[in-house]
Amino acid sequence: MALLSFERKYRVRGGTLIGGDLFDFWVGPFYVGFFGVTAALCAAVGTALIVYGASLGPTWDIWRISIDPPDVSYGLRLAPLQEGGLWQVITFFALGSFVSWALREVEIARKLGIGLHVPVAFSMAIFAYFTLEVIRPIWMGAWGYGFPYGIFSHLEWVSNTGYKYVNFHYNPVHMVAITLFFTTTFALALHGSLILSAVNPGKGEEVKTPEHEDSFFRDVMGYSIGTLGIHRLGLFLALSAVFFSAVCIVISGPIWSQGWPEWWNWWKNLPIWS
Ligand code: 07D
Ligand code: 07D
Ligand code: U10
Repeated sequence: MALLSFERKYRVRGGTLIGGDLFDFWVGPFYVGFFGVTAALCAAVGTALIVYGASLGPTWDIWRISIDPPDVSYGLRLAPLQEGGLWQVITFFALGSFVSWALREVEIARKLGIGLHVPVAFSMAIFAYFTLEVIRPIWMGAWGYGFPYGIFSHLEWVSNTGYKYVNFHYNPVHMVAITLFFTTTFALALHGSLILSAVNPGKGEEVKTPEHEDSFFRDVMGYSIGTLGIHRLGLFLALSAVFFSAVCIVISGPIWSQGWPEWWNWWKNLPIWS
């Protein structure tokens, strides 16, 4: 069935979580739904506030525009708009729009009768963002610990926060997260290349079956995880990478406030060495 005629077939009522039939329609290729409206509204307000913040100065240089969180001295209070209040309101609308987007994915999945894997996966990204901008700042007692909204300025934040703990590479959970990110790209490269090698053959050659794919890895390394398994593994690796990222930053400050290299003293102090 051609994609467009399939779309006509599945574009039926129902599956909505809220709002009943009210927003149950499409605009061009986009499903709207209640959460499409809230996503569009939150994104529009958030973007407008970033542009307004930029208009207050000091630069229109796209790389250097930055909406900063309040000074740490404000603690967890609301700050005046121009002194971090904008950042607080933008954070609120950003979360509103990310969560709306995830719930709109849920409604679309329900309409199609497919699993909720995609919204669950996106929720992990939202969780990482929520950890950086809400959980860790609250745990440390000031919104000022959140990262600023700007292209270069958010990189400054990552670097400065990293050096606050002397050498962030020594954070053991950062190591786990990085290893998982590397493993994710490795798995995707193996999967992408294997699929292309089997189902995109040269002119005149036959498309090969999953048995060929299985056999390739059995011949190479004695084991194949299988055609469904590789997708499960990929999702698991990617979600774990983001989960451990969130953990690595939320323990930096709230739980471990010295340099990360010092954390490794437990190793030197093991009784077996003495
Ligand atoms: C390819 C899907 C498309 C998404 C894109 C991003 C905006 C921002 C807003 C000017 C993979 C759209 C960008 C809407 C414009 C303003 C105010 C996703 C794809 C193309 N970062 N980060 C980038 C965000 C954090 C870090 C690029 C967002 C943490 C480092 C882009 C967030 C830390 C580097 C960007 C966020 C961190 C980047 C490319 C939120 C730890 C780079 C992103 C909401 C996670 C790279 C100049 C990309 C770069 C980069 C966006 C959070 C570290 C601007 C939206 C605080 C070290 N980040 N980032 O392709 O070139 O993602 O920076 O949490 O080197 Mg970042
Ligand atoms: C937060 C993004 C959420 C995005 C959302 C969607 C839109 C819409 C619209 C396109 C989490 C937004 C959508 C805006 C766009 C359209 C239409 C993802 C998020 C909700 N590090 N490090 C990480 C590496 C160093 C430091 C994570 C490597 C140095 C700090 C990852 C290296 C120091 C923090 C990672 C390296 C340092 C991190 C990031 C190498 C600096 C964090 C991935 C090779 C001197 C951050 C939760 C992530 C973190 C983080 C990798 C080096 C500091 C594991 C590979 C030594 C302070 N680093 N790092 O988390 O854990 O994505 O954040 O050197 O805070 Mg690190
Ligand atoms: C995968 C796969 C697979 C496939 C696939 C894919 C994974 C095996 C079968 C998919 C993969 C790809 C296509 C590869 C490329 C993808 C990436 C590299 C990932 C990154 C993607 C991007 C960078 C693209 C991002 C683009 C996006 C998100 C689109 C942007 C869309 C919008 C801005 C519109 C959003 C829609 C909303 C919010 C809902 C509906 C709203 C509207 C239509 C707008 C109008 C609004 C209303 C009518 C509501 C009222 C709104 C109000 C009142 C407020 C309005 C206010 C204003 C000021 C406007 O495994 O299989 O193949 O393909």
